[in-house]
Amino acid sequence: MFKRMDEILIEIPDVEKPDPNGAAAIQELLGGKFGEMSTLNNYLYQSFNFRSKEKLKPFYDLVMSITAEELGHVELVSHAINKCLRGSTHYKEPEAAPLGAAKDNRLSYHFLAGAQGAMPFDSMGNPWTGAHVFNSGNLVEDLLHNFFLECGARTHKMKVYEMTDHPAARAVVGYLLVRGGVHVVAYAKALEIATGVNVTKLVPIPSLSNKAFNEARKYEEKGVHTKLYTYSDSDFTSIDQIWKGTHPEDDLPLEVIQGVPQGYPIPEAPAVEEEFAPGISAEEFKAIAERLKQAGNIRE
Ligand code: MN3
Repeated sequence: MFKRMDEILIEIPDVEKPDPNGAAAIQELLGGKFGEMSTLNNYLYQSFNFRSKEKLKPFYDLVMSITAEELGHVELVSHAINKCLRGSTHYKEPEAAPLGAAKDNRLSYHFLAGAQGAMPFDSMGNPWTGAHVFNSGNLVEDLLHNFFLECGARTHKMKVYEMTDHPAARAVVGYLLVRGGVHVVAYAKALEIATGVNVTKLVPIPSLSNKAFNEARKYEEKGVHTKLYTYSDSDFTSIDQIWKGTHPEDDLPLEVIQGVPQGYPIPEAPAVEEEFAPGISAEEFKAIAERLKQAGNIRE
């Protein structure tokens, strides 16, 4: 089971610099074949269907703990999309066509199906599909797939970083490059323990280091690429049998952290009146507050 916190993995820059087509590109990192919804659901189903978990506990613990981190990545990349969409349109009377600019954006679903928010789609508007989940049940095959998935995800992040210079997009993609890089190395090490083959010699794929990206380098300088979290108060401790030794790129010692990383406030999203969201007027807000007060549920 999961526990939820009203926090997010990094502080997302609070800027209003509309980049709706940048938001469309970032959708690939959310609902694309190699996006965060794919990493999340691959590990989620591999963990549900894991066989012989008692005997293979370090591998089971690895997939369980990384699953939880991926849920946080889905959350983070969604907020990057929201920040890029912010300010794309402004309120005017309907006759003045306040959504006029939106018809020329690459992904009209952001403006038509939703109210300028992230959607479980790829960059072309194709809905994410469970067909992106691979779970053969064979431990080595699944680990090999996960290693490939994380390398593919890394390539996509690097390309999206090259597509948009939006500060929120760059902050999130830079951080995810570092954390995805951790998962690449974790699966490589798991494969080495399972097979004896030194898969870490393949890293990094593509060969460009994360340190070539300003927004990734700042996290690596803090050692974010050396830490793997259990995402649990007391479970999944045996990931330390896989996440050990040194990092293949810079030889820094690897460290398992029991629990979750430090969280940051989730950004506030203002009303978008031309999209009827949230569609609650000042008078209605007052009436809601009054009803909550009468029910005794109000917090002063
Ligand atoms: Mn991820």
